[in-house]
Amino acid sequence: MQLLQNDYFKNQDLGDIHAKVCAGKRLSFEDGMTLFDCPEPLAIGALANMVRTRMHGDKAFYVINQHINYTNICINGCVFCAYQREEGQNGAFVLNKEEVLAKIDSTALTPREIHIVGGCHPKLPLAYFEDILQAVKEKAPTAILKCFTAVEIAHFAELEETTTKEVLARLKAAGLDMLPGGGAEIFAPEVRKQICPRKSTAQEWLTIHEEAHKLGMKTNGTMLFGHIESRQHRIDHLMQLRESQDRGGGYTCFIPLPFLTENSQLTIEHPLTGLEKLRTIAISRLMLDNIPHIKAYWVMLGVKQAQAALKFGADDFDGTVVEEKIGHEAGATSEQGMTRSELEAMIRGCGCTPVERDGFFNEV
Ligand code: V47
Ligand code: SF4
Repeated sequence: MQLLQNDYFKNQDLGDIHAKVCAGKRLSFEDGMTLFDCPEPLAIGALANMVRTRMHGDKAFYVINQHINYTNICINGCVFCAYQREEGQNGAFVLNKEEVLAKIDSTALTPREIHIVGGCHPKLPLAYFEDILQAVKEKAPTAILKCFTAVEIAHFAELEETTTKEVLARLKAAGLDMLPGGGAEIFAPEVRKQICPRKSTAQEWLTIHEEAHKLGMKTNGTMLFGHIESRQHRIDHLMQLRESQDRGGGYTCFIPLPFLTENSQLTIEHPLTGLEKLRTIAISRLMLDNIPHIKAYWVMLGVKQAQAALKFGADDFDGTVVEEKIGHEAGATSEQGMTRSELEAMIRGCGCTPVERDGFFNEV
């Protein structure tokens, strides 16, 4: 069997990479490009599935969670973003503390993870966020609070005229457990300059995550792909994240986010194919040898492709979500939320065993 496998990968010119993967050796930038250039995406999926199975067996994780967006007003104006509004624009909103708490009341299941993010609002003070965290922690004491991207943390620090370290420490004291992975986009400056020129730089994003790790917090990482970036940019992004993990060790999960094109100022000549999304997820699994989990985010991928992703290196199906705005403003056709039994059925439907987790990936 092993011999047959070796021949299969050798025939795809993947013999050396297969040997490295079997030996648990780290893949190089060139290996990453070879994986992108290989004409047979199923071979890349098979390699990623080997690693995913070695790490997690046939388990696929899910979480009872809830996403809450506190505002869509944002001063950054990233060209790919369909979610943001200007202050005073039709549809612009800011939730107050009571409205955030009412969102938690609106769902029947007790969340084990609450994901709160928003745009970079020009005025909301840090005290507003501390107040919300304290109130949410009190209302949902068993939930892990995964809130505010590194981009928001940098923005809060600028408004408050303090350091990002101080902002993280204050938010942690108010109940923050973890940072979500958003805002990473693509780290290469030449891409950021075009798609999100006002956003934090890659260096700032990485520094804030490493500061959070030093404070004992876990964080996630993301990559927004399928816009103007090249495959080289994707490998560079994965390698920068891998190096950051080598320095601090606090990344729990990586979420590859395929770009959704509706209501965006960015026009894409060649939108991603399904196989290119799956290949990128598989390569993420293979390159990120030091990040334990890869998320098949069903909201952005769609449920069917998220199921396929569980066989292309991903091991997490995210969760119930309840209400999602960022992807749906950009044309996501998935439901707003899923029930526990729907999540379990989707996972079983692709031959994996559903395992409920908390926000830190502890099995529950
Ligand atoms: O940072 C914005 C992306 C991110 C589009 O950490 C878009 O567990 C696709 O980070 N098409 C926010 N993507 C979502 C995010 C996330 C989601 C789920 C779980 C976690 C986690 C993190 O969404 C943004 C940006 O990269 N995004 N617009 C779009 N049109
Ligand atoms: Fe603002 Fe985030 Fe949208 Fe950029 S992606 S415009 S930072 S809400």
